[in-house]
Amino acid sequence: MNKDGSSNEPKLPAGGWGSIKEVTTILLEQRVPVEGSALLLKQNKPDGFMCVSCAWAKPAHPHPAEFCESGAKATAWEVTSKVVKPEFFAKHTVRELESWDDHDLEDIGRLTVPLRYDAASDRYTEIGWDQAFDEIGAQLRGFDPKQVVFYSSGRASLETSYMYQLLARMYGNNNLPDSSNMCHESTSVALPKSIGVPIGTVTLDDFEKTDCIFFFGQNVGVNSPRMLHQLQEARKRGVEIITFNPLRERGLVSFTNPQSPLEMLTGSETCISTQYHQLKAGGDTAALMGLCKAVIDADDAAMAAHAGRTLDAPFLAGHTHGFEELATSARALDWAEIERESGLTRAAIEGAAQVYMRSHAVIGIFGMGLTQHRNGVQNIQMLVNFLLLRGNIGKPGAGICPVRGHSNVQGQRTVGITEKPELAPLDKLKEQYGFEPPRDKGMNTIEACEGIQAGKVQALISLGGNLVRAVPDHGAMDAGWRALPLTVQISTKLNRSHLVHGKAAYILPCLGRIEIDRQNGVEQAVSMEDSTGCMHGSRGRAEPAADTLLSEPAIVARLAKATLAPNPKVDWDGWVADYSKVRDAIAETYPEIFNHFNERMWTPGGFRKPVAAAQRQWNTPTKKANFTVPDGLAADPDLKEESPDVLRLFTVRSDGQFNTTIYSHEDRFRGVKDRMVLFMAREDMDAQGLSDGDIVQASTVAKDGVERRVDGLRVVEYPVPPGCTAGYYPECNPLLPLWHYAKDSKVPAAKSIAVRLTRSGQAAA
Ligand SMILES: Nc1nc2c(c(=O)[nH]1)N[C@H]1C(S)=C(S)[C@@H](COP(=O)(O)OP(=O)(O)OC[C@H]3O[C@@H](n4cnc5c(=O)[nH]c(N)nc54)[C@H](O)[C@@H]3O)O[C@H]1N2
Ligand SMILES: Nc1nc2c(c(=O)[nH]1)N[C@H]1C(S)=C(S)[C@@H](COP(=O)(O)OP(=O)(O)OC[C@H]3O[C@@H](n4cnc5c(=O)[nH]c(N)nc54)[C@H](O)[C@@H]3O)O[C@H]1N2
Ligand SMILES: [Mo]
Repeated sequence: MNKDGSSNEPKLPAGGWGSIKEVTTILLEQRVPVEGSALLLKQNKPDGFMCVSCAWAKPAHPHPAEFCESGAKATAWEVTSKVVKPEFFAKHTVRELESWDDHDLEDIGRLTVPLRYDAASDRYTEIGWDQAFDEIGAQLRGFDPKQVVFYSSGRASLETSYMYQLLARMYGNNNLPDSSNMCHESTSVALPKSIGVPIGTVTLDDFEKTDCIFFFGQNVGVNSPRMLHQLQEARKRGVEIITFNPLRERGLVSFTNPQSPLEMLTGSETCISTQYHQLKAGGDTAALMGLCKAVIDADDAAMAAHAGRTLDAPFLAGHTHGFEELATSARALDWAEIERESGLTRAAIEGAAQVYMRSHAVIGIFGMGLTQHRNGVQNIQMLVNFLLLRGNIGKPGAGICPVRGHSNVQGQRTVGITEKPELAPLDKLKEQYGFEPPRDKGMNTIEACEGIQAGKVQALISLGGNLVRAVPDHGAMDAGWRALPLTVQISTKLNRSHLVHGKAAYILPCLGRIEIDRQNGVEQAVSMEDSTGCMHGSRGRAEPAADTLLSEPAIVARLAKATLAPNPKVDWDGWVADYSKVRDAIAETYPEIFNHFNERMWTPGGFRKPVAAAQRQWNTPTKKANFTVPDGLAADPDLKEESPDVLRLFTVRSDGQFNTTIYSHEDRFRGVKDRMVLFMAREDMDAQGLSDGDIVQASTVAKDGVERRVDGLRVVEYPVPPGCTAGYYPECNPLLPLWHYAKDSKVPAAKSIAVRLTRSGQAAA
């Protein structure tokens, strides 16, 4: 609230005319030709390409235009007619480019030719493909295989990812960190322990059958807007949607479907959340324990009164383990502690529990608000606990729904991108390809960063992504990146990871998924897995940005051929000539999931991989769904915030970005025009003597002796729970210590960083 009682929060619904304007603007800015905009009609269609933005499910019967504002931006960004020629790099030294911001770096357009860093001139210069692979291969052959890291960002197809993991393993390591190590790894650790599968249990069908949705820490209007269609339809059926989020996110408040002419003309909007609980960042375990307590207490009361049970007793008895321990712990909890840690009142939590108790089929949805905490794994196990109380897993209309990030991040895991050897079918790979796969644990993203900082890692190969900018301790890590003997970036656009590079550095430009991928004149298709475990084929539809680009499978194959001793059982060239042969190989490695892959990949709506928990088969050691008792309710058990001026910073995304890709500096939904801001509560501003527009420096409160600061942040008064402040990722990443990660999953705790503010300038005009 402002002093006059108004709020800085904009009131516009997600979607609506603003959405159309944004799409038109980016199509124009990226100089996408008219045929390019028609491409959008092929997006997420069974015969088209799968969007390169988020991983949300693609329906069997898509809307005429099955894309959203975010997806349209991602498409425009990839099929832009802006291209970078080698002359660009002749004009600009790397040192100079380092002063450019993230938006401007990518905005120069698509990379077109392979580049090698030349230290003498501090420039990238063009190099032929053959020479690039020869040189990289020669260097890789000289390194200790255990000290080479094969990172991937979750966009690459199933085909590319499968080839990439094989390359790493044949080379000699399981060093296959990927973006999910910073994202949903907490989910991949929590769910197997609780319900015996690493992925969500719901499908789009469940959205049609549910009568209640609990929504934790996911910003649907920005990060997976196509899900708004399911939410809007559910709301129209009277489904209750109960949201827990420290910010009142527009998409979770209301939505106008830009693809419904009637709604657009009448300006009607659907109210999305029926209850909105602005809990403290990191307050979810506490809120969920409160919810569980309310349900268990109600059941105790019902039993005492010989009334109908609140809990699903037959389900608890037949399908679960550990309920009594959880119940004992919940009964013993003090509401005052729950209120303090969650920032919510008992009445609010009990109000939400009331709806849960009268609902028959409940879906629990979550995103980074749960995973990116010290207690990220526990947060998810708490959501499972809550769902299990009334049998809300493995029945129609109910289940758990992690909303994955990158468009194929879940699929990469399915085809072997993992640093955990026990999760890869190593015996099968051995039999199929006749080599001895390494059995030792590989490095995940945090461990790779630690190895880079310690000067142990010798080479970093990146299949997409922008690690330098995405990881914690941005800045403090720089010396480590620069000391790496070799960095190889397979990329579409220029980013900071190309500028903060190793001693020898190569950029290998690749085709994007929207582009037509021709091998020997024949158009190829690829495939991916969505958030609900469904596999989809994808055909590029746009002419490539340049005829000098190679496809990702071709680049991986050529890296492999240049590095590995020939193996008659791996026909890299044959695979590149015909991607259906890669799919045959995948089907051979994973017959249960991918049998008849080539025939099934065009199934409308995708074909689903088996998800045992959805059938109430529990592949856990107890053969039951497991309740977990939380260690405690505190957001960060190791970091006691001793003084009231310490704020809990959580980093978020805007509608103008895709991760480190900044399309525009404006955040239309939160009403700010630049990204160097901190959203603060009036109470905290008053307590610290700050006014809207003041410029502050944030520094991390940590006892490791390292100074972490971000200067030049503008204070924006905003409805945030007191004690918490929100800032943007990646701008705030210098504040996030590398060691501040989720226990068990090592996902950086980007949603709870203890910071202190000091004033660094005059109030802005
Ligand atoms: N347009 C667009 N789409 C994207 C992306 C993008 O950058 N742009 N990124 C993609 C990727 S890789 C990912 S992982 C997903 C990320 O999608 P989300 O999971 O939505 O990620 P964030 O934007 O980081 O933040 C999530 C929400 O959590 C809330 N939150 C923060 N802390 C807490 C907390 O402690 N508790 C609760 N309950 N809520 C909290 C924030 O207010 C925010 O609304 O989106 C994917 N899709
Ligand atoms: N503080 C904070 N830090 C975070 C997060 C947070 O919420 N807060 N979120 C974390 C999360 S969830 C994630 S997933 C990571 C994201 O980490 P990454 O996945 O590593 O980063 P991106 O920004 O998605 O990568 C963008 C780059 O990918 C390249 N690219 C784009 N398309 C393609 C393609 O088709 N092929 C290839 N080869 N390259 C392509 C382009 O060169 C572009 O510059 O960041 C994490 N970091
Ligand atoms: Mo992510």
